[in-house]
Amino acid sequence: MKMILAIVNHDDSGDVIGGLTEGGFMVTKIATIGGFLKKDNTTIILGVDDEKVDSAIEIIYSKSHSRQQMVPVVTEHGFAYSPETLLEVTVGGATIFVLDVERFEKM
Ligand code: 2BA
Repeated sequence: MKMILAIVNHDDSGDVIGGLTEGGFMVTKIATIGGFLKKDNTTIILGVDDEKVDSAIEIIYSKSHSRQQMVPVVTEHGFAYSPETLLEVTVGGATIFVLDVERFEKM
């Protein structure tokens, strides 16, 4: 068994979770915040059989979209907000970790 941790854009989380539950996966949603942009994102936890990992990842990617975001550059004087000092950052589709599950219990 594997545990998948998928960090997705907050705006895509409904579609991703809908796709996964339609595909027969059990999911848990956690409201999270990205350390760099300090914006809401969503972390989805799934416990899945090894042979279903690829199918879950396919659903997650198909429902996640990357976005461009402008962020102010930090200078020695603090944040600089003029247009010349805004940096374009590409966020997502999805950041996915697949971990081995040593033991799984459910009462
Ligand atoms: P954030 O940390 O808010 O990062 C948002 C986007 O900012 C990132 O998009 C990346 O394009 C950029 N970025 C992040 N850290 C940077 C840095 N030190 N220098 C320059 N640019 C940086 P994604 O890579 O698509 O990541 C989206 C979200 O996924 C992240 O939000 C974070 O919450 C999570 N994430 C990504 N990689 C991770 C990792 N290795 N470990 C834990 N969480 C991760």
